[in-house]
Amino acid sequence: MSRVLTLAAAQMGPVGRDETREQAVARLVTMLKDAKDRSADLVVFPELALTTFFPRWWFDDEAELDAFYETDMPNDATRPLFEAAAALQIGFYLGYAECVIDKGKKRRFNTSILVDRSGQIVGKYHKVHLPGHADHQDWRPFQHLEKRYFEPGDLGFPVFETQLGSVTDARIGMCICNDRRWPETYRVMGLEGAEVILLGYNTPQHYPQAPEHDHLNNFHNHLVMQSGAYQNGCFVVGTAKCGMEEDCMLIGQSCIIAPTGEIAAMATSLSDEVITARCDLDRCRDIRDNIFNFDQHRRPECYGALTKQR
Ligand code: ING
Repeated sequence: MSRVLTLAAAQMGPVGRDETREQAVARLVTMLKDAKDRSADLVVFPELALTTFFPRWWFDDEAELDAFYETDMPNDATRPLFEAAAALQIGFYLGYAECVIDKGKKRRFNTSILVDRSGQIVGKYHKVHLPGHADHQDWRPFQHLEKRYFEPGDLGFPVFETQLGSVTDARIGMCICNDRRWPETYRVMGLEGAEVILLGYNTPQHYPQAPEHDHLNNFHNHLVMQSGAYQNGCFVVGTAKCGMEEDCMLIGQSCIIAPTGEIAAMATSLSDEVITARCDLDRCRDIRDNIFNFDQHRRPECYGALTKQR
């Protein structure tokens, strides 16, 4: 029985600070339908897909900050997306800012969910690697305050087995943006047998701490995802929110990467754009049974250096 899925990345252009949830969701529904027209079984939306990338600003007022978070999912604004997905029998990954009350305390996470083809949430992930800083830094042209606005993820890097398309046992992992730069992210999910890793990103073209690397940001973006895919024998779907968003240029080049590390599809705009690729999940074995056969070739007992704190 073939285990072929059509995967889609639904890249978003800028989301303005004054754009409503309803307006953002309408764009997502339009792309979901476009993906379905191309026989997609799963659509990957970006990180923080419902709002502008608000960590670029300092907020003192808690109510103003709270307005960027979802306290329930689905909710009135996002339900049309869940309903469209269930009607079209298509799964999706959605990134958003989550604020939950835990033992009477507000907890804030940079979150992604995996929704199956019946519109049910079957997996949740909280971003582990939060880049940037927690204090206001005057020298920066824009802030990057994820360390102020989110807690580090508390769910690890789970892999979910779910039905997508005609594949009843697809093993799907998730991460978010900066997570994709860290080899541990892919390896933990690779060790859990992930066949597809889904991720969204909001990546500024300009990296204030090292502007001399700005011209390399698109290269680094693909380098880390291609390496992660190849070294763990899995597909990777990376979906950007991109373009000039509130005076900050975000990189695009959303892509779908094969277990060989090859780019199977790539976006070529800085706007809302759907790309798709037919992905035979059994091709993961081409890598996992050979060059990166963990049982045969990997020697964790010899990696003493890894256990030392540097
Ligand atoms: N953004 C960026 C990312 O990791 C960044 C932060 C930008 C790191 C440029 C390095 C270079 O893609 C988020 N949201 O993690």
